[in-house]
Amino acid sequence: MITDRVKELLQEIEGSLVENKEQLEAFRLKYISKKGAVTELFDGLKNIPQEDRRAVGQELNTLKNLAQSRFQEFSTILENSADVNEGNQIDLTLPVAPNLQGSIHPLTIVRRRIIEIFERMGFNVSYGPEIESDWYNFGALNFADNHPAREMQDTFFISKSEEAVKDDVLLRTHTSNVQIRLMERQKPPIRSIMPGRVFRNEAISARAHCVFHQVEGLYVDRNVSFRDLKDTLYHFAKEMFDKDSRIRLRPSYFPFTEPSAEIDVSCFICKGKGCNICKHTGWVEIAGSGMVDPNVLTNAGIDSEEFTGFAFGMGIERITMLRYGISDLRLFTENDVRFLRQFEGA
Ligand code: 2NM
Repeated sequence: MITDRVKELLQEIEGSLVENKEQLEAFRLKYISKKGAVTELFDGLKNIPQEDRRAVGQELNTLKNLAQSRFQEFSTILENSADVNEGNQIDLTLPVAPNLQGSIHPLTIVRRRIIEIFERMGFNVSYGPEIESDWYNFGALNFADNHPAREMQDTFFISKSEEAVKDDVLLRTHTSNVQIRLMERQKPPIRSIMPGRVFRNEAISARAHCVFHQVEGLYVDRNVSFRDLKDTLYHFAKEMFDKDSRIRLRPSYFPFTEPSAEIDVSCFICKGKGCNICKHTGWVEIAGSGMVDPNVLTNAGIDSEEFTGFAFGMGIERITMLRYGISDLRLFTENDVRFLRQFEGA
């Protein structure tokens, strides 16, 4: 008996429609007020035999929850269309309802800033494919056939064969593929930066992710020197971090550059006094760089007797974490509004 009535009410509530305030109030009175159908059924619970009471009580709770959530839904819908419902007229003199706007993601803010700084120095912006062949991601960049980056543990392969290394398909591990493609189709002078997503087969942690963002840069012309590299990145550091920033270059190694250098910037948090960010060294690493290896120029069809070039690469996540003091990489992809809202107006 009572369960039939519950079923009936469930269907009725499911199918009910509320189009104005009066109907909303009628809905409330009929189902959820003190004298409503649901309350009435709950009152009848005492007449149910003890052994059935628990099961029936659960059904009633389901019914009550449905009635209440439908009521909430209708109220919200009506509230949002309140202006229209007043005599079916729109009051065009009303102030605009506050618009809950999203904010720009910190990685986007920093990418745009990096692009702006380099554009002012005469660099343009180039893009290229995220799915790439082994040749453009590794081969042309002077990686040896047995280089460890080519292992499955480090790189996401889409297809990998035993011999034909050149045609293997993979997710690019850096944006250098764009630089090769650019050199192939444009003769120097080339002054370009390449922002984009890159992929590495890493376990996700506070400091690593399998998808992250890079900006690489390339300058190829006659007489491009190591000094040009240093000046360019010095200017970048001052614009990006602090006008009093200094940089230092540490010798390093990359397959695609010779010589190669890691770029550090003087710690803009503690001004070199020593803090957690710089691990009490006064310096933080911001980029890798070097003079483009002549083999790489040749691979891309540029005469390495006539032209020289410098290149650099930096992680956008890393720069963003330094700039805003963010300690966990995972915050960038969790989309927690409490995190994102902190960058409103930045
Ligand atoms: C880096 C560090 C140093 C680089 C070199 C080239 C190319 F294509 F010109 F050879 N592209 N990117 C480069 C050099 C990237 O990232 C840490």
